[in-house]
Amino acid sequence: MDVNEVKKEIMEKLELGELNSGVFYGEWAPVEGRDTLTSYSPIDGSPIAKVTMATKEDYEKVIKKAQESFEVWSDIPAPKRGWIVREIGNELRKYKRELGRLVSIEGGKTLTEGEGEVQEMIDIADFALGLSRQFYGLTIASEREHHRMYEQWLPIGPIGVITSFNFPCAVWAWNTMIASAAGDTSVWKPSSKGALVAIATMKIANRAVEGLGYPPIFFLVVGRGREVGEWMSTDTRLPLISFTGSIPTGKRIAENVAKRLGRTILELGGNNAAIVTPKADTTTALKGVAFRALATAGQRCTTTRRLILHESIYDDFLAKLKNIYEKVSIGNPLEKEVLMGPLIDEKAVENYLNAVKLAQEQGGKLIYGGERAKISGFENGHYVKPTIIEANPDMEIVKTETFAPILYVMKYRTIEEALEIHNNVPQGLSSAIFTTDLQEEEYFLSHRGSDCGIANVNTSTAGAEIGGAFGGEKETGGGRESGSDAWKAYMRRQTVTINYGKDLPLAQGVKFDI
Ligand code: UN1
Repeated sequence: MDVNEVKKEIMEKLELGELNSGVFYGEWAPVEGRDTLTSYSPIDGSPIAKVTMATKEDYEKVIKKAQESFEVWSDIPAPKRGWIVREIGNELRKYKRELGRLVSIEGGKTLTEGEGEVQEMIDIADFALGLSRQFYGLTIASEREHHRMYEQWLPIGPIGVITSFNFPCAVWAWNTMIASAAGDTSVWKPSSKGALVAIATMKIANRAVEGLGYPPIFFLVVGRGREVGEWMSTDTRLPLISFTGSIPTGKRIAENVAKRLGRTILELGGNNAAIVTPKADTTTALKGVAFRALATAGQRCTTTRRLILHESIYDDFLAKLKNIYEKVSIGNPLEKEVLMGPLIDEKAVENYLNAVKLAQEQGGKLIYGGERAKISGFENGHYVKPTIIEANPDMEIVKTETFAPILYVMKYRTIEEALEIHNNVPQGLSSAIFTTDLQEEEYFLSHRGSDCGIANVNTSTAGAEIGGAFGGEKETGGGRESGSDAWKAYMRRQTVTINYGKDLPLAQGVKFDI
């Protein structure tokens, strides 16, 4: 299958043309008079279609409409909103194949990963439906006579969601399916490298909502990252900005939002490690490490970037891993047998090559890969070889997230040392240990263990389920999205005190008699 073939099959079904409006403010903004960007497929470098970018006037219209729509939407009882979100999930079910394929041709993911991404949206819509009956507040015993205290959770308004190219629609859904059930409307700034997926997703989602007779609740602003990011993060009309992306951009966004005392959910870089101990089941560990270091060509926030091996198994495990790397099929991700597709663009290839060079300059030893992969017939695609580098934990490059399939391998002697190495990076998203030893596992899960938001035992750093809270500590930004009680971030908590007595007793025994 080539890109053109897939494109022919899906574009019409997804209501996409050669030129598409990238702005939705209740209707699609006209394409005239606006700058455009071209979406290219990383598979073969071919242009897929063009998308218009928002002007400041467009943006103003988007915000106005998102506010108006919030007035209507937030009045609908939460379980009913949940039921509408379920319909969005159902509509996505109908387009799983087409949207999944678009994710593959625009983002370079394998077919199963592309469809998996749509499934992640469907799952979160189902989750939001259940949640819509469970926005529970606590009842609190009052110290005053004839007083009742409780807390309630209320919608907060239109929220801003800024997403990255690597999960061009699932991360949007993590935020917006929950936020919608919670009563918020949302404004989405997708990555310019995922603009077509964003437009197609918006069409599907809003169609489901409008089909039930409700106003659109999802809005879209495609544009230059820096510009739109600035508009949104400084805009007090967006009480919450959920941002997924790089640490430097996240810091800028956080600063802007903090200046106006708004809220953020930040999901920034990860530098995830897997520890493999002598007690590990080697087959599970090999699969876990290899798949999660290579899936999405190393372009997941959760990709395994560091491998910490016990000295007694080091040579053997590394040899086996190298063997897998040598056999991994790289190429057109639309072909079933391919496990690793391209990087997103040429800049990503340059970053990869640069990281390989720096790693060697800083004392690392190249074990495998480290160069472009030449795929015949796909010379304009952005393919690289999966890479293994023997490193030491103090190398600067090991502490940096490079969005590419580079795995730094390190040696440890004691479990304490393994965790020291593990935690010796500024990021704190995901982590894994492969062991069957209870003590090692419990040490990894103790307060001295993994300092990440996600800690996995005998399964890899990537591939989280939507039911858990997703996010991490340190420079990963501290935000939590998707499952568990992450919904609280999309609502405001109100502590309510009701006096149903005939007096006005004061708390803390304070007297004020008039
Ligand atoms: C991301 O890379 O930003 O856990 C999200 C995973 C996916 C989500 C990754 N479910 O790998």
